[in-house]
Amino acid sequence: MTDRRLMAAVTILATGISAVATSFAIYATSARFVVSSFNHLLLEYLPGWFISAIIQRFGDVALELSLLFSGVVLSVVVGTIAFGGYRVGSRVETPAAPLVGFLVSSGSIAVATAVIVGELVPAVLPALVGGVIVTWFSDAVPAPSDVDAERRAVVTSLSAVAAFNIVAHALGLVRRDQTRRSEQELQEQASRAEVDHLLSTSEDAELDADGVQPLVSEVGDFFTVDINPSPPTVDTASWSLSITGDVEDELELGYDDVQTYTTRHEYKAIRCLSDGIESDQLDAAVWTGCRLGDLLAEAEPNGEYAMVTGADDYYYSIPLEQLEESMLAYGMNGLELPEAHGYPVRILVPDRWGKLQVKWLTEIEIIDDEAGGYWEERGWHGMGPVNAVTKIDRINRPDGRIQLVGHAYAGDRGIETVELSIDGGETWSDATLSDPLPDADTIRQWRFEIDPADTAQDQLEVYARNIDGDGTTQPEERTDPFPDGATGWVHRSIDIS
Ligand SMILES: Nc1nc2c(c(=O)[nH]1)N[C@H]1C(S)=C(S)[C@@H](COP(=O)(O)O)O[C@H]1N2
Ligand SMILES: [Mo]
Repeated sequence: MTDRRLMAAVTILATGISAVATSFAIYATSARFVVSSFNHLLLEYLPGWFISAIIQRFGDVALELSLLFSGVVLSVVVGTIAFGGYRVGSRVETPAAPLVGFLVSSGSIAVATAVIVGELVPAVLPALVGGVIVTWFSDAVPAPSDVDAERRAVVTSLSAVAAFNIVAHALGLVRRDQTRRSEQELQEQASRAEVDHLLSTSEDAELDADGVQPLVSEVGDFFTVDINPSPPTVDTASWSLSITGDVEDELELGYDDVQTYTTRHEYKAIRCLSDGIESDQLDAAVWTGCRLGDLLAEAEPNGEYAMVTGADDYYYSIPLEQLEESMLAYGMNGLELPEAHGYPVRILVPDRWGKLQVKWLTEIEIIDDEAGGYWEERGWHGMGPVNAVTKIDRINRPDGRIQLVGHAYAGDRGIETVELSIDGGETWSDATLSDPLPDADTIRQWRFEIDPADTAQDQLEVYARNIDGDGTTQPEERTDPFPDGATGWVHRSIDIS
């Protein structure tokens, strides 16, 4: 290469890189950063198969790689435009030729950049910087009479350009970090605000009733069922969730990846299959997470079921359709999911017993057939909808009256009515209910008052039952939790005096 050609190449690169770096320093991650826009255009014109091949081959780094590639290509393009612009402009026969060259080259960079970004303002500074550098290299540097002096001038100029690029780059990186952090903070704030809203909504919906179970249980009061005496300790840094088996694309997601899906917050109760009519293994919370269907869609599953496994090797097979409607939960009542309840993530399957709500989730394997689960191996059934239940939490006696309070649950069908009978089930009256919450798959509180003056009896045989959102009345027959889950109406004999 001749000296002239080498000089042209150096000028083109120095100019292009500096103009692009200026854009990076100012606009970092936004679409006004000319490389972002250029990359976007490039991806639009490249064939889809090519892009997916690259993404499959390089995974997460594909985006960084394509940005780098776009940056290099664009630097050469902008540098060449600037160089050509300068050559044309400075050809005029006037002493102001360098100025004309500067104007034409800056103008060309500005037009090219504005076309790519779709806006003029973000093109101005990169164009000025590019114009200055191309002018400097074309005019000030060459002093053909003295080779040594020319070398020195080139080295000095290149050092200045390098220093400028380092500073511009650092600025861009700082900006990018700031934007990312503020975006994340904004998202976290919005998420917290949404949970706070749900928590206050449920507080407002509560009945005024002493001793009633709250619509959202405190984390410390929420029951736990664990096959081991203590929960497995999971380190989020090494934790991952893999989606394997009969899928088009196996997925392995880290803790941060899981949080990138659209966040949802919902009320949901969990009831253990071993919960009796009189026991206390039914609690509700506000859960934060994402829709499992969003993750599964990326894996493109082919089977009908999924084998879902936790870090403690607890496992359940769940129909894919239900799993898609499930939540992958990583937050509870606005807190990080507590260790006892499945940290870092658990699933929440709508309308199903607690045993399917696998905690400390590590793997989802897509399979073709139903394959039971941990408690099925031990004789339990109950893979279908959770049974309806009505609980009596307390009997209060405010100034001579009798007040019964409790809560009811009927899975995703929701609670429509709670009825009480004080005559052994002959006649029924509606209880007062807490306001409905936006999600059905949770508990509702009820309150019922009896005026002793209204009855001639000394002793009342009280029964409570619910009617779910489908209009089904809770069945009367009392059965034990083993093996299908408890059924029946809760009963109390109450002395009037
Ligand atoms: N990994 C794992 N998940 C699990 C269990 C378990 O022992 N290990 N117990 C299940 C049972 S039987 C119930 S009732 C619910 C209870 O959830 P909780 O402890 O958050 O109330 O978790 C389910 N998920
Ligand atoms: Mo359970």
